[in-house]
Amino acid sequence: MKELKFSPTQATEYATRHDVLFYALTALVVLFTVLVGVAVLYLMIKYRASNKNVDRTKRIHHHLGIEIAWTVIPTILALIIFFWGLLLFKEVKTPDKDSSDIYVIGKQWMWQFQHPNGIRENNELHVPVGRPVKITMISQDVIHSLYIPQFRVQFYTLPGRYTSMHFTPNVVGKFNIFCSMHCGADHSKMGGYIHVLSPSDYTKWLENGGNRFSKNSESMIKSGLKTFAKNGCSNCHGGADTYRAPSLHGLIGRKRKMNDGRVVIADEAYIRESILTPYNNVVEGYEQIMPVYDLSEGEVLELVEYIKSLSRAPSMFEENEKVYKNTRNHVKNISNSGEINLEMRVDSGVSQSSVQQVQHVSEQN
Ligand code: HEC
Ligand SMILES: [Cu+2]
Repeated sequence: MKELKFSPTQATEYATRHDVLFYALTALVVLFTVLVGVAVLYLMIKYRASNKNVDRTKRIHHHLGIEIAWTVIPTILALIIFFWGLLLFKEVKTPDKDSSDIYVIGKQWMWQFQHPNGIRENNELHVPVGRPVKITMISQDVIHSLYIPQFRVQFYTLPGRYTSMHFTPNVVGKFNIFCSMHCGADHSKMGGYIHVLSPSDYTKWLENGGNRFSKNSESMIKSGLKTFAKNGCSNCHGGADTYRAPSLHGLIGRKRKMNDGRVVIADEAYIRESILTPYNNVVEGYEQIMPVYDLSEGEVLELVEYIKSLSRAPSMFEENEKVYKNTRNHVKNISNSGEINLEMRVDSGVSQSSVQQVQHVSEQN
C-alpha cells in the first residue's frame, strides 16, 4: 500500500465541488453527534442516582426558546444541504452543449466503449483532458452501473433504455472504471481504466488507430448510414417529409407530436424506441407502416449517431435540398396554372431523389 487515502484523487472540477459538499455534510454530522453526545454524557454523570449534591427541584418541562431553536436551526441546515446537493445534481445531469459523445454498452461482464469516429474499446476508454464528454449508455442484459470514482460520477445502465452522464476530466492520468451494481458471478471483474491524455498524446493515439482491435475503423456515422441503407430505412425516410414517412433530417432535439396527443422531445432514447418499437410512437399525420426491426444495441447506437448527424451536417443532403427546392418551385409554377395537385407532386419527387441520394452516399463508402 503506497498511501492510505481518505478519498480518491479528484480528477474533475466537479469532483472538487462534490467533495466540499461531502465534507460539509460530514462536518455537520460530526458536530451534532459530538454536541448531543457530550450533552448526554455530561447530564448522565451529573444527575446520576448516587450523586446527592445536585438540585433536582427545578425541573424544566417546557422551554419554547430551545424547542424553536432545535427545530428551526437543523431545518435550515438541512435545506441548505438539500439545495446545495440539488445544484450539484443539476450540474452533473446537464451536459455541455459542445461535449463529445461516447457510447457505452454494458454487458456481463465487460464495458464496450464506442467513439463516434468508429474506434471501439473494451474495458478501456481514452479521452483528452479538459474536453467535456457526454456518455450515452445502455445495458445488453441486466442492470449495471458505470462508476468512475476519481470523477465522482456514477449512473445505472439499464436494459432497453438509454441513460447518460457527463464529465470533464481536468487531470492527465489513468483512473478506474467499475461496475457498481452487483450484476452476477463476475461482477467484481467488470471494470477497467479510463486514460485521460494530453491533447498531443490524444492526437497521437487517434492517428495510431486508437486501439489494437482495428486500425482503420469506420466512423459510427458511416456504419450507421450502411445499416440505414441495408435495412431499407431509406426507402421511406428521405431528405424531406413525404406522405409516406417523416424526414429524419434535423430530428434530434425537435418536439414531436404523436397521434395519441403526446408531445415528446426527440432525444437518443426516442430515436431508439422509434426504431425498435415504432408502434409505441406513431408521429401525428402518419400511418403506422414502419416495420419492427430487430437490431443489436451496437447497430442501434450507430443508427442514432447517423440520424443525429443529419442535423449536424446537412451538407450530406445539400444536393438533395437543391432538388427539393427546384421541384417545389417547379411544381408551384405548374400548380399556379391549376394543372396538378401540389402536395402529391412535391412528395413523390423528393422521396425519389432522396432515396437515390442515400444510396449514392452509401455506395461511396
Ligand atoms: C415502410 C416505411 C418505413 C421504413 C422502411 C422505416 N420507417 Fe421509420 N418511420 C416510418 C413512418 C411512417 C414513421 C412515422 C410514423 C411512426 O412514427 O411510426 C417513421 C418514424 C420513424 C422515426 C421517428 C421520426 C419522427 O419524425 O419522429 C425514426 C427515428 C425512424 N422512423 C427511423 C427509422 C429507421 C432507422 C429505419 C430503418 C432501420 C426506418 N425508420 C425504416 C416509415 C418507415
Ligand atoms: Cu455489472
